[in-house]
Amino acid sequence: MLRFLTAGESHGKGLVVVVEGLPAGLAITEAEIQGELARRRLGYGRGPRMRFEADAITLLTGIRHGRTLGSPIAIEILNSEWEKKWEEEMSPHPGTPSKVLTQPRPGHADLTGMLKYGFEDARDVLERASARETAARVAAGSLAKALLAQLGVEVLSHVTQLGSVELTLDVPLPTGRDLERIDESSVRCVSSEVEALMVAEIKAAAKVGDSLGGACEVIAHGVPVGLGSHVHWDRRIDGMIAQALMSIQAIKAVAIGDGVEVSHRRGSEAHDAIYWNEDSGEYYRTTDRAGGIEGGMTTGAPLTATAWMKPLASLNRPTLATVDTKSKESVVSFKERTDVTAVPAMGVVAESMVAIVLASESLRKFGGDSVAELVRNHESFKKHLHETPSAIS
Ligand code: EPS
Repeated sequence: MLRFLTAGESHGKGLVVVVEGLPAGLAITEAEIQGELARRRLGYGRGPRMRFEADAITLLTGIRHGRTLGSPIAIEILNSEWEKKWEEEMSPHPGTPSKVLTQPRPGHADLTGMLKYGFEDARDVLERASARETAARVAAGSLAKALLAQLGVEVLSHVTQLGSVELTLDVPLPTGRDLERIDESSVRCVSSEVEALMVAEIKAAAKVGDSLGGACEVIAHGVPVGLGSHVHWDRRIDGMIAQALMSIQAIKAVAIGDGVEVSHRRGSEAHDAIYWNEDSGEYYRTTDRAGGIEGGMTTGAPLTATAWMKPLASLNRPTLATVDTKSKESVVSFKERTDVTAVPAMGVVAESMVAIVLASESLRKFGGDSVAELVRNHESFKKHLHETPSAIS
């Protein structure tokens, strides 16, 4: 099992992530982690911060000469504006902030967090609620991806909706070979036609100081058969993936495979028929409506999950009514620097969350204190996979 914890505020000194449970002997480079963090900064519609934030990392623990030790891995990501802008406002030492935010933004954690924790300053809530934290998740996700690569699993994503623009073209399911092209697209969309419409939609929203939501599909190819289990509610892998994706800031809906569409169909048109290939000695299917999961277990078919993001609640031109928590007057919320949309970046975060679930469940199923042992166990399972249960020795 893989566990991770993040710590850090958006404008604090930095973020820290601790990843526990990775086996020993996994090759990891700083450049690999930096590469994933750079992918998360992509996307037309991000605010100014993404242009100067470098996500400079320090590998603090758990890696020696480019290989994991099996001990906890801690990674630090420093915030680049700390010294020049935030050191006083976010100081951990006793003192008072120069400005108290008392006009909570509707749709954010601000007001409920103030009430729940007894804070007078919305900044005490928003700093941790911010999606800046997803940089730490992506650092953890890059380790999970490196582990999955040892099992032949690759995880990618693409944007399928931005505001009112949807990718409705019947495009083949993207694979790792398409990833470079997707990342080169300014909105991480596989179709350049649809990309142009999405960019126009972002420009129009930016012009009036508004924000946009959308959706990304995460795809995992090469997933082993049998991750997750039907035996308990909390071992069903679709539930784990839904929770992992829903936990990303501003995600409001998740579907596995054709989850929403199949609810409109009859059963005879909703499932994936099973066939046997005499030559290869393997079961196969010609459709993947189930998104690679049946009965809470991975089937070995590509795993697909879509996450929908609401429009960001921080608006460059706040218009929604709120209440000043001190004077109780009706006002518009305070203004924070923000993105128009973060949907393209969300796909990279969603990949990380799915990778962490798949890596964790791979470790649960195959075990191993070293990567070599994990890979051996996986190979052995695959060798016996298509034999009848009674023949498994
Ligand atoms: C965010 C607001 C913006 C985004 C930030 C998330 O930050 P700032 O207020 O500093 O301009 O840029 O995203 C990141 C910093 C990041 O790394 O993704 C928010 O309120 O959620």
